[in-house]
Amino acid sequence: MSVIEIRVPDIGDFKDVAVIEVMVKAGDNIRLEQSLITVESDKAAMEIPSSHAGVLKELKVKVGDKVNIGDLLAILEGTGVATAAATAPAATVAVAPAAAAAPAPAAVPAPGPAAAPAIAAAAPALPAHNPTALPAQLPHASPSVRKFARELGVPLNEVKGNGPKGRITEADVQAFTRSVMSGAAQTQAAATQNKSAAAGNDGAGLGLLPWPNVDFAKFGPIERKDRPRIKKISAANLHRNWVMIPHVTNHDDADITDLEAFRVATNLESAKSGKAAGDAGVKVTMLAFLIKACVAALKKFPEFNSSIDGEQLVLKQYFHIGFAADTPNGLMVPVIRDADRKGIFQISQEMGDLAKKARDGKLSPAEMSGAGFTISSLGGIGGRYFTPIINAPEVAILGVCKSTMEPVWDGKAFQPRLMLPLSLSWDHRVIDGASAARFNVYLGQILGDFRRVLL
Ligand code: CAO
Repeated sequence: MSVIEIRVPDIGDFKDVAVIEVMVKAGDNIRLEQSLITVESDKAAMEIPSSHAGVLKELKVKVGDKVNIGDLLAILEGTGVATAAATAPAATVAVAPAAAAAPAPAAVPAPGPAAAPAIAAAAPALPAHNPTALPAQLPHASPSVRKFARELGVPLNEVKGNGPKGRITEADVQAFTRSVMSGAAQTQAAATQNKSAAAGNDGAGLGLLPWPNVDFAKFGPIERKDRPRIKKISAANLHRNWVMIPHVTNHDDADITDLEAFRVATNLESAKSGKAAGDAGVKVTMLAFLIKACVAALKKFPEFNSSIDGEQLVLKQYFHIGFAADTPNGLMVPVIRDADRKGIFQISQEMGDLAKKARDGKLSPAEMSGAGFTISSLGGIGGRYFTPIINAPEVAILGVCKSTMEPVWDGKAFQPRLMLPLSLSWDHRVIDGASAARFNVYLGQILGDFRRVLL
């Protein structure tokens, strides 16, 4: 054992720098390069490491002292092992906002579980706090406290310092972390996110401009209403899907003249035979045929019935088709399971039952989950085309609008044909434009001549 003197190493041009923090005390076992004190000039703060390992016998400085190169800091009883690196200050942090530490990784929200939009909203992903985003003035803290805060992701500029001259200590960082974890406090990033999310606009995490905060009453009378729970849940899901999925929408038309004639005849026949309508006592609408036609197209183009799962694509061998249902409380997406194994009447029957349950608010989570593909039909209402939002984790959705009689050129003359507008939105990470165009063309062929389903 030998007695070792620890002195202030070469700290460049700094003279008479103040000791602002003492990190050790007599009796401590000091590791090689362990920070002993923090000094601060008007330009920078830096930690002075120990050039030797050993037991601290005596500390020669205290907070408030001024030190210079070569001044005696401490006396150690140690092994005498030194390091050249330890003779330099461990870290230097410029007080001016020019220095930045290693950036924290940005949080990328993971795709949510396979839940229907109306049942489970994925918890909105909070943006990762970036402790290196520099405020106009860096908070008063030593490099080791900064490092500690960085490791915990604590925004140091939000921590109240209780050290000398309001300096932030390790204990302050710990207390801040405890209060956030217990819910007693929240970071400014979380507060902004929550406020923005509550307003339905959480662009804060995307680095977007804040949502306009307008006092509408200034411009005229207004009424405020609470948004229904289902609308809020589906809004969160739709927002995530819109932001996370690179959507493209292909529009096309299908000639459903013959299919519509068949559908009308089927319903008439059933009505005449005394039943309310249809073979199963239900009215058959175009949507049931669309579900069957989509099953055929999904069999031909399996990537439309898939989901991204990390590095893999999950290709589903089942054909569960969701359909958007408009309800007084908002949009719901019930699912027809195993549509490939069901006939038009059974699908119509189930659709009617599920749509009623949706409107009555009685759909179970199971009845809204598991879809591999969704159809959103506005055909009973109107419109030409729209851009439906994909229902994650699905990769495509078919939007359908109201069919209209149109003059269609058959090579010799214009013929009146009933045309159904189709809008297919697809996830460009999985599907290419050519496949989407083929999907629509094939769907159009099937709707144009349903016998093709048999081929
Ligand atoms: N073209 C022309 N007429 C159509 C049609 C189409 N594509 N689709 C349906 N129709 C007709 C039906 O034949 C029916 O006519 P009749 O009353 O003369 O028999 C009428 O429109 C009403 O049909 P419907 O809407 O009750 O039945 P459906 O099977 O087509 O749809 C359902 C059922 C539950 C999907 C529908 O009621 C609904 O909620 N649609 C809205 C979906 C929605 O909101 N999508 C948007 C999601 S994004 O916000």
